[in-house]
Amino acid sequence: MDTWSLEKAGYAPSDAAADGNRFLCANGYMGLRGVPEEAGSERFPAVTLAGVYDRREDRWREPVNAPHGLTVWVSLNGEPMTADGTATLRHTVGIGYRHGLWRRETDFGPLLLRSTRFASMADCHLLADRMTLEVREAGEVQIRVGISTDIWDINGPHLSGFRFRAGEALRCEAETGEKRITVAVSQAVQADFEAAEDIRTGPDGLFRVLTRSVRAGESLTLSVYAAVFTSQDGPEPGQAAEDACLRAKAGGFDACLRKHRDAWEAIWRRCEVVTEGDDEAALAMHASQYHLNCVAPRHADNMSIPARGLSGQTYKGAVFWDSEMFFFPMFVHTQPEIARSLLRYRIETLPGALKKAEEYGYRGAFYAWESQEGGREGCTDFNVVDVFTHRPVRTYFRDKQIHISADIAYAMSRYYGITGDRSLLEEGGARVILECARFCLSRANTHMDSDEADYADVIGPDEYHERVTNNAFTNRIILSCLRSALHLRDVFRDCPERYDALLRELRYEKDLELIRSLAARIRGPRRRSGVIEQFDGYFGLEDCPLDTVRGRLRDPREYWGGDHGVAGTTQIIKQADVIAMMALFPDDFGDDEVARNWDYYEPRTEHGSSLSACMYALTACRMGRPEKAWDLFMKTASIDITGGGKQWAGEIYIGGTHPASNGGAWMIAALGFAGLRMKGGVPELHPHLPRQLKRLTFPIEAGGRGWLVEVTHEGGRILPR
Ligand code: IFM
Repeated sequence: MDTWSLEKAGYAPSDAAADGNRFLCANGYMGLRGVPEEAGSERFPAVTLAGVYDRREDRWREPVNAPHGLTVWVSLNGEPMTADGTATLRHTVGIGYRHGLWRRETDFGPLLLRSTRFASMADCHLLADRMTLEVREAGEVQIRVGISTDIWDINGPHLSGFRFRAGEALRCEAETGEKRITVAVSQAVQADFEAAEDIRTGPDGLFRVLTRSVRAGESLTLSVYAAVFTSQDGPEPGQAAEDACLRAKAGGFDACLRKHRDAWEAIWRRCEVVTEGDDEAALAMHASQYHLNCVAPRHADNMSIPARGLSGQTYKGAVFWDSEMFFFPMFVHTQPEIARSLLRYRIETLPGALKKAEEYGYRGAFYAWESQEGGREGCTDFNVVDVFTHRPVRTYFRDKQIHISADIAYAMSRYYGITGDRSLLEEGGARVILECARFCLSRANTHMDSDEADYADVIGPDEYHERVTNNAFTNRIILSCLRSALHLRDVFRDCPERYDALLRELRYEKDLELIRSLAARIRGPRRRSGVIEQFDGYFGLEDCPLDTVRGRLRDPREYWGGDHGVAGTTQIIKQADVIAMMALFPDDFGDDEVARNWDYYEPRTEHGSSLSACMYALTACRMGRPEKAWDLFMKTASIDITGGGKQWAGEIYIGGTHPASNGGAWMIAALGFAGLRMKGGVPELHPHLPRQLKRLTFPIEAGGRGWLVEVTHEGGRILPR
């Protein structure tokens, strides 16, 4: 079995959304959905740009999709050759995970079409496609190759004022509505055949039409180069795009491909998890690592990753806590500069978080639940649309999911703990921790008749229960945030003047005392027979099986949470919550306690979020139940192969790739199966290898040193690299 590629035969219109995700090519700057070259907007083609957002009228802000520079339509004797057309005898599409190579082969009888394309890892602005036509029946071939503006938009169109120019390269420029950001796409082609050429401009874009008579047995090859720039990249995006694409053309497809492959090889050398013993697992692991690596911001040092990567506009292209909790671990252990970029994004968006806290009447930093550029809150008050009434439902994610600030502080101090590199804290990370702790301080409730402080009216990771009090996860991660703030003095003990200056600048001296006192008083978890209550009153909710609650749905797309959701009055939860806390703070809990809570909560968990299974798998490893972890690992790792995960929240499409699961797969393999823990920049292992695997190896690096971790059923070894 080839564990490095995924292939699928056939193409039905209903596959289009899932295939676009499954066969995605991306390079951190942009994501090219895996639909065929000829797909029109009804098949969801998109080149989604990282960090470029727009709002149209009163609709949700979302990332902008660029015009599609790798669009190619072929016809033979007037018959259009489209993968989902009637002339198709056979169609396969695939993605090679090792080098992010998308390929297709479509047999139309008189013509066989093959192509390979990629989003260059060596030049983040470049897309390239090489298409070969094997002609079996003589006649006239027409190839329309150009820049299509007929692209998928959820809340668009976002671009207007199109300007087209045709020379050796085609050029298309347009502006976004809200901020007038110019998006420029250029395209050049290289054909190994002579053809009559015509330029056509229409409402759907700018095209070069190549027409030629063909003989049976002839083979035609066309290389297409497209480059994308925006005015966020520099002053002349149109020229920059044209230059980049002509440069690529001059170098040739093979040279571009070679550089692209080399860049991917360099990535795999730093992070490849090798699993031996189960080919399905190896394939799933490769898929996961491919999907997470291909959306990492390698072209910038201050960007994060949206919850659905670069697979489209779902979840508004926003950055969630997924970044710190699920993407960060793989990167911090293997490619720390990317982990750094995720956190620098939070440092640079601190002003937005300070502003949000102020708007809500708090001090400190309250980060956006769905963060867009500059830390702008993308989450709306009505984040779900009811399937019955078609009315927006008031949700409280942005107002009440306060754990986001503490999650960020957690990752910020983990970065230092794992890498031993203090520079990030010096360059604003310490300030973030202090401002997050200040927010936690101002958001706490204290009572005249009790020493305990608590957090009321919050939402924990389990979003089905809104506006609860003392969510165990929230209280614990806040405690960690407070402790991180207090610990900073030790971190800067060799240069106390630096730390003191920061406290003075933030007028923090008094807060520090209050934080110390709050950390001692914050309400800890409440237990019943060793099971931690997820929030005050949770045990009083209806305790019924998951299937009973599922059986109450009247529509499969119905939202389970909110005021009228089927889960809200029951103990059924959306995703790991208490168990997520146990996974993040393993030293707080004994093995028996973890097991008791796992056995209680797992059957009550819908796993309605792709973030859930990973946390259960990690804790299952720790409990010495790797066989339980195995199924959850496979579910997590294969999500972007199976196209699993929820597609709808009410009437809102939430499909796409799942970088949190991709990161979760690495976490289960490295932190769960190998039991990797970094102590003061030094790795140690506590292996729990499931019987399905014979051997597991992966590289890690910290503080400028590199190791290879190897785990077998005989034990684990850490070898210097
Ligand atoms: O961040 C998650 C959240 O925990 C559950 N809903 C989806 C979000 C994005 O993945």
